[in-house]
Amino acid sequence: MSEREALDRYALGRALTALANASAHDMLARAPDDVPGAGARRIGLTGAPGAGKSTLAGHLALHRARGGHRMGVLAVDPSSPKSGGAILGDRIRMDDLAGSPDLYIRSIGSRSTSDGLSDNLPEMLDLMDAHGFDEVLLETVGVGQAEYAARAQVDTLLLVLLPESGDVVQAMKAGIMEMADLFVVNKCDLAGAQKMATDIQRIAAVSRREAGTWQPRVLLASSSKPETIEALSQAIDAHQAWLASSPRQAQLRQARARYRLRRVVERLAAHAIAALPAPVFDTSMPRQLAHVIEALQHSASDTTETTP
Ligand SMILES: Nc1nc2c(ncn2[C@@H]2O[C@H](COP(=O)(O)OP(=O)(O)O)[C@@H](O)[C@H]2O)c(=O)[nH]1
Ligand SMILES: [Mg+2]
Repeated sequence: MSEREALDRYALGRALTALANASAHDMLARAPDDVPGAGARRIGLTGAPGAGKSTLAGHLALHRARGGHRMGVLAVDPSSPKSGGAILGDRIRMDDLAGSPDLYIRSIGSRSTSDGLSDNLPEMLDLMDAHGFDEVLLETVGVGQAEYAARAQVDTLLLVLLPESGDVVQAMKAGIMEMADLFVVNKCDLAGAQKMATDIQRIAAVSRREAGTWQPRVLLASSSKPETIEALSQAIDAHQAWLASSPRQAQLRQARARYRLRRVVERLAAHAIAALPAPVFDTSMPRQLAHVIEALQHSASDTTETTP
């Protein structure tokens, strides 16, 4: 699909729904989408529920859609398996959206996954590439594992924090401070934002990363202050520009492929174990494992025989 074609919202919506419901076996058999060019830039927003991620994603998307960019927002929302964009859509005024034919917003339930991301999210992101998006914002709720999973899926990761919250302590404990490219102290119209930004700056300074790597920035943001959205948007551009000339790009690609493989194998293994006859579990662990491996081999050869 060429970037100049009009966005087919209906086809995209249907395809995303089909992917959300597809099994691991479907994913094995699936031919990769034929994606021209490098695909969309991917920007992740992660943080605690209520941190203002959806609101911020909406404002950023509107801001970045100006100038003719095709912007997608995918919000993985564990609490809304079927909201179909309503939850996120509520966060920006509908008349703001009306003049943006190239802005697409969608919520996705996180279903069975333990890491808080949606099954087949990598394939959904590829689908956005195939529909000619210039950029995709991916919102994930920070539930520990989600940040790690999200890290591999995006080029630029924003950690969204609330002033006067325990978010920073939580993030430090979970090792998330080392993963984020940009720290956003959100709702900076509330008290304590500047102090929190200074604290994060201090933490970032002592845990300086290796020379030649990106030094994370700390920004204040508020939905009621357009200039903060503009500044955040520029910081994203700066990180993207840095990435373009860094070996990190290749590492991210490999990390994505690794994540995708792990997800398919985990789901296939879970299926195989569920399908084993009960007496197998009276045998030794190596024998049980041999059964699972055999089932996995079947899955792999089934698909290599049916796909060209
Ligand atoms: N004071 C203030 N409230 C905000 C701001 N951004 C979002 N909110 C409110 O915070 C609540 C949670 O926002 P939401 O975007 O759904 O957070 P999410 O759970 O992280 O996606 C909503 O009631 C928003 O109206 C902000 O910049 N300042
Ligand atoms: Mg949200």
